[in-house]
Amino acid sequence: MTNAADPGRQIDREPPLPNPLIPGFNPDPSCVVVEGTYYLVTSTFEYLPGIPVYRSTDFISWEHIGNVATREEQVGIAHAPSGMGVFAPTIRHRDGLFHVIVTVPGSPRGCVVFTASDPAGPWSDGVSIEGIDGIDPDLVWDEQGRAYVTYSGPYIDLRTSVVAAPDLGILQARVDLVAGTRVEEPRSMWSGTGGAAPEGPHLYQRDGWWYLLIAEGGTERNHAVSVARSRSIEDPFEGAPHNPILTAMGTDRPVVSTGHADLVRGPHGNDLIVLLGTRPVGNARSFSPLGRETFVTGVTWLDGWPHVEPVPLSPRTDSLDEHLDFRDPDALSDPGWLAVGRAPAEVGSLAERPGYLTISATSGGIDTFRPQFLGRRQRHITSVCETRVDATDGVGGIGIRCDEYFTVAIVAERAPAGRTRVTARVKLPTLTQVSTAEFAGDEVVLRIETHAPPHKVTTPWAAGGDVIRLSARADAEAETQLAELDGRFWSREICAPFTGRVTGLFAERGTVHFADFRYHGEAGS
Ligand code: 6LW
Repeated sequence: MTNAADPGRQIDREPPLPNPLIPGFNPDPSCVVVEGTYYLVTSTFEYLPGIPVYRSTDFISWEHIGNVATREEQVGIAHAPSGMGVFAPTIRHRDGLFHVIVTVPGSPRGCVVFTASDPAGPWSDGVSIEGIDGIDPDLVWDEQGRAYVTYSGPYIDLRTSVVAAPDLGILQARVDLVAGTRVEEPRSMWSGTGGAAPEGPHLYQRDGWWYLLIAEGGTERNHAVSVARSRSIEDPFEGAPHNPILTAMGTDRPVVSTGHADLVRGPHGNDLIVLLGTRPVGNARSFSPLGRETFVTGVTWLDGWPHVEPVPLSPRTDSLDEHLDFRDPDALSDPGWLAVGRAPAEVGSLAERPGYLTISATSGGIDTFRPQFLGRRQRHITSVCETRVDATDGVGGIGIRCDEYFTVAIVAERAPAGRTRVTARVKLPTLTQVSTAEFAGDEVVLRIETHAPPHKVTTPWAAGGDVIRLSARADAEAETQLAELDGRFWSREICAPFTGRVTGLFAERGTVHFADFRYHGEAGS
């Protein structure tokens, strides 16, 4: 089979790709292919480790092989507010080295370039590039090997995190990556069709043209992808006649807010774009529990312009079961653990009590600015997270964190007569709801289940969230349901618009011991 837009190129028939491609809190994807292997990175904001690296050879199964920022000093986010921190990385490869460029609002590091010969890590400490005052940097080299950073103008002051007007659109400057300097004044680039927040620029060379792909419209429901081209990287770019080339604005598609894209040649010879999107439960007016996820869709070229197919929803058909058993000395080395503003190894220890993860409280519970919390991304609409906890030395449990203002927690603590008291504590700004039960013995199993709304939403104006169910049990006792919640309040549209749900273990007083952490993600969700 040949490609109609480019008859010289042989392509295979492509198998359907799963969508979301990388589920859960994984926005702003950027992808590079090196010798037939794909590497994809996403944003992590206030969490560490920062910038997960996912690897694939077929574009279907992706393995989380490591993270770029495993040390706090690389990104300097110890004090970054929630929703600030590590924004929109770009991954590229040159002369045997992987490069990841990123800006870190709320950190003294500003715009940083990390390098690694092995994308699983370790990655370098990073070189800050002075004078790149904006977000979403792209890195590209011209025919003479000169490095260019193309970025979105400074509508966020990187040092103060204050959103500052005006938005200067897409800017570009040549840089010296070794000295960490900008070597020319930034130039204004083509900045879209007039939509808000032109951002997420990426540049590509193809058939004698430079192509500039950007997002515009803002990262919510008006999000869109637009493209322009020029014969030379520094000359004015002209926009495509059919911009925006992708948007779900005003549609009732199952995947909305689609934008912030990166282009890559797929394993079967056709171009693909990876992009962020959200999947509201029920209908397009509803709420998206999992935040901004990574999706993929096909690109065809016609008359020298890319045309992008709408993004289908096609969750993986196999279920996922993870059992992190803390008798395993490597249980904390799994790259999927996340902590807030510091590395997971600084939050929990497997050495203090053999067979358990021990977390000691510092300043309060899951709803504090820097909680003693170790979590993992919720990646399926239908999911179960469970832990077996021993709270004889403290108070703590399992919870969902969107940020410090929107949390769901099941907290265990010692009660008289050898019993354990378990409290479901659900927090929204200005509202706390509590319910309590007691169980015999020192150890209890705490469980958070999520699933889609039970009834199909039939009226187009009805909107809602997923269902979150909180329960607990002691070995000999039946499960006690503590609360059932409408998940809309812990969804992307209400809280933490940039991140997503992270579910995990925490201590809020004293020292708490956890035997394990289980995650089940249901097939097709
Ligand atoms: C990111 C911008 C965006 O910098 O949201 O949707 C911002 N796109 O490009 C945070 O992810």
